Amino acid sequence: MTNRNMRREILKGGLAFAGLSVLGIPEWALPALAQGETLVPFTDIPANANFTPAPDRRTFDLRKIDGPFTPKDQFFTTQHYGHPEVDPATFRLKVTGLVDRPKSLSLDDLKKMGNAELIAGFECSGNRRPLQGLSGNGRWNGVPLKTVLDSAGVKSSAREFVFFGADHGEEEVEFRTQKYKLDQQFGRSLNREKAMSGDPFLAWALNGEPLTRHQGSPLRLLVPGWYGVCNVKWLSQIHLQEDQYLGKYQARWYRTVKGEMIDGEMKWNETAVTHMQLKSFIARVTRDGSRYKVLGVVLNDGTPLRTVEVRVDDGPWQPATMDPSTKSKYSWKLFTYTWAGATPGEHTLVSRVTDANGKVQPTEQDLENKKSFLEDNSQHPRKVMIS
Ligand SMILES: Nc1nc2c(c(=O)[nH]1)N[C@H]1C(S)=C(S)[C@@H](COP(=O)(O)O)O[C@H]1N2
Ligand SMILES: [Mo]
Repeated sequence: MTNRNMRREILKGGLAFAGLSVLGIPEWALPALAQGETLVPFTDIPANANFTPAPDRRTFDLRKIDGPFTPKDQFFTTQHYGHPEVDPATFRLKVTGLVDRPKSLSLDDLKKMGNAELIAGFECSGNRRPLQGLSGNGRWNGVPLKTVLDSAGVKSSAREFVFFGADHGEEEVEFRTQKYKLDQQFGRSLNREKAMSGDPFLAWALNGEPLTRHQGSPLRLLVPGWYGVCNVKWLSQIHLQEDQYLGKYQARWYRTVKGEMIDGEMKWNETAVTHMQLKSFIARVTRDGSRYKVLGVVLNDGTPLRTVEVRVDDGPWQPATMDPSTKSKYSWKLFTYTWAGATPGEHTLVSRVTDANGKVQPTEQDLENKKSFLEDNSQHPRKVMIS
């Protein structure tokens, strides 16, 4: 991509940058960058990269990262049935099924249960190269799910906790040779252990402001450390049951088909999309005089990290530095790496993260037996041109 195209891509994202050149600041110097620092264009992002592929979809342009939290008007957004409009004034969260006291809770009822804060980042399980922009990090306000469940009294027979959004659509449900057309709500489930663990969270605010319609206003579930699909937006009902929930977006649409060698035999495993796989990627490269700086992102399920490293071309892996402002458990983690001695020409930069258990982010090669595209946490080599 030429510098000019890059400039255009960046400008498309916000009018706020438009007037900068008038002030004598190059317009491609993002507010997030230090004075004198400029973006080095990636040559692996197509010049026509589209960050808003549909009116109801938005991809975050990672080159705009300007702090630990993703601004709410830039937070990525995606969903299956469009955006229902739920009036916060008449909204009720129903808690039904295997509880001692079924509930119908207004937003005020929920707010009376507390106002906790959760810092959590997540990515869509379909997030992948070249843009990696179905990812973001937020400071959320709300109440732990467990507080609400405790107030309803969870019966000992409740094993499966189903979370329904207010959004729905007609789905073709297949059973053997039969096909039914049924209106279904978006639904996801958690088992009892996870639901009652104290981690899942019911959020009504992002970065200090009420959720927008895109983000699931007025209330959404967050399962910190898990992929985006688990974070049910426009949450309208929590239903506790004994039997496993096998709705489309739980059991069929969001699963990973992967071959694994077990005891010398290939097993083709199909698993549900749950916790985030250990991943890092480079978000941008900038130049300040003759110094080059790499900024990147780590996402995982909250397991402590050991190292993040960056490699330039065929050189050795070099340690990167973690940003201390993103060290809380479920935050995405930002890292920087100072690239010394960059020479003119095209270069390949790649990052990899290792967690405290010694698990290393896989290469694309390592994932060759993963058939479905979800949960792509492979190392992502990126190309830049140094002039
Ligand atoms: N009710 C509802 N919640 C949903 C979805 C949906 O289609 N309906 N999509 C899920 C998916 S696949 C993702 S990646 C995240 C996206 O959340 P965001 O739009 O706030 O980024 O919402 C999840 N929650
Ligand atoms: Mo997703």
